[in-house]
Order: sequence, then C-alpha cells, then structure tokens
Amino acid sequence: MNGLLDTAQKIKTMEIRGAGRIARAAASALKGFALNIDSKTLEEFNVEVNKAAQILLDTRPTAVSLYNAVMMVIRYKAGSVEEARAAVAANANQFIDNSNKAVEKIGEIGSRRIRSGDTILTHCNSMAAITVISSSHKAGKDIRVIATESRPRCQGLLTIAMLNELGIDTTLIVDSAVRSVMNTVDLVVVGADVVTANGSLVNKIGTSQVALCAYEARTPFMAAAETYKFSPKTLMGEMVPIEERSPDEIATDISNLKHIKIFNPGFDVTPHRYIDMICTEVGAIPPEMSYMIIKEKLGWEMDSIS
Ligand code: RUB
Repeated sequence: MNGLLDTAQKIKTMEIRGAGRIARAAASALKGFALNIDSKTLEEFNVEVNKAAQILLDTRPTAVSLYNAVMMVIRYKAGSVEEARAAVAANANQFIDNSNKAVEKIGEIGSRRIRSGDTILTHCNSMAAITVISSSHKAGKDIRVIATESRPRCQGLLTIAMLNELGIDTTLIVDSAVRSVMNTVDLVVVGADVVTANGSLVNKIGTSQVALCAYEARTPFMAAAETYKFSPKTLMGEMVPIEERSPDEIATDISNLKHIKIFNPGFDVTPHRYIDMICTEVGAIPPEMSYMIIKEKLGWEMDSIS
C-alpha cells in the first residue's frame, strides 16, 4: 500500500501533475499495488483493488484521465487471485504504453496544422500540446512560441523550460497579455483535462479566456487530447467537477482585510463553439464529434467502482 499512497500523495500535492502523467502514474501505482497484495481469496483481492482505486480517484477531482485510467486497469475477469493480479498488471502496462504512443501520434497529427513561420500560443503545461509544437520543430519548421505564465501555479514556467531545452524560440507573457499578442498568433494549442460529450473543453484556468481572444481575432484554436481525456460520464449530463484550490496559492496576505475572500478555481470550461479542432491520436476532429469518440473508443460509459 505504501507505494500507492505515495503516488496518491504526489498527485494531491501536484508533484505529479498534468492529466496524462497523473493517469499513467495511477495505472503504474495500481499495478505495483496488485502485484504485492497478500489476498487469500479473489473476493478479498477485488475489495483491496477497489479500495486502492478509490484512494487514487480521491486525489484530484477534475481530470477524467485519472478516472478512465483507473477503470481501464481494474476492469478484468479472473478465476483466481493470480489471474487477477496478472490482468491488472497487463491492463496497466497496456494503458501506459497506449498513452505514450497517443501523445506521440497527437504530435505527428497536430504538427500538420503548423506551417513554417507560424507563431503558436500555448497555456499552462501540457505534454500533448508541447508534443505538437516539438514535432513541428523536429520536422524543421521555423516556429515561434508564446507561452503564458499560467497563474497561480505558474506551470508556464515548466513549459518554457521544456521549450528552451528543445531550442525553440519562445516568449513568456503574463496571462493578461494574451489579448495584446493574439493578432500575432497563427494557432493556439492547449491540452485537455476533460473533453465533454458535447465537445467542450475543461483545461487550466484561463484557457477559456485564451479561446475567447482567439475567437475574436479569428485565430484557430486547437485542443490536443488523448481519447482517454474524453468523459463518458458527461454523456448522461453529469457536470465536470472543477477543482477549487487553496487561497494560499494566491500570493497575497488578506488576513487583515475582513471583507475579502479568495476564489481559486483550478480549471475552466471552454464552450465547443470556440474550439476549431480537437487533435486526438485517432485524428483531428471537430468538437461536435466528441460523442463518437466516447462511444467508439471508450464504450463503457456506465462503469463505476461498486
Ligand atoms: C494541467 C493542465 C494541462 C492538462 C493537459 O493542470 O491543465 O493543460 O492537464 O496536460 P495541472 P497533458 O497542472 O493543474 O495538473 O497534455 O500533459 O495531459
């Protein structure tokens, strides 16, 4: 249990963060847990695995990748503890492998939308979005990136460090400068924590403002999202829970301002009408096709931990 609790803690404290990384870490933790449980019966094993899954699910509420990863890993049919153990390990390996390949494929597909000479704006720190950018750079396209700081956690600083490592010409801006630069941008590329059945995007707070600015300037807006970021739960109208984070993340002491409180949502919703395309590993789709992805690729919409 220690390894799993350690991963859960790292996800909670954001030492492990970003929807894809969270999903892969959870799959790997479940595998480690299953390989080491000392259950005598299959029923006991199943109960333990479900408990472990719930601990992971309770870490961060928004990213559906965590839920989808956990469900894919703990979905097995087995006649014995050993069979169940092997199935969890195999499911986890498959999820991690598919997830890594998906990001690579998204890079390949997404980079087709980028031309030499383009300026790309990105928000927060998304591996899927960065892979679209880095694939274009590796293909020899002469590109320039504008990266937002992404307050309050400043994940944009992770992005600029990665782009710098790749030797990509990048400019850091504060979040409120997005509209000022949008007329110089050819394409916005961001990641996804959730894509809903109607094609709306849940991503780092501020994404919807970036999308609105892009829409006003007629700049194309692309979300880069592996298919396990799509949410089967939203088919039945379930709302995506938006994580509300600690006021301490906002570096201001308000203890002597008795009428003031802080509201610090971690994510926001970009309506599908502001999104030109969602680049997945199975192709670049219009947001309206999200329902099809959920139906064809996920197809187990009503699963839940019993
Ligand atoms: C990260 C964030 C990223 C998505 C996609 O938020 O919003 O854009 O998770 O990332 P946080 P990826 O830092 O709060 O986890 O493409 O790497 O899965």
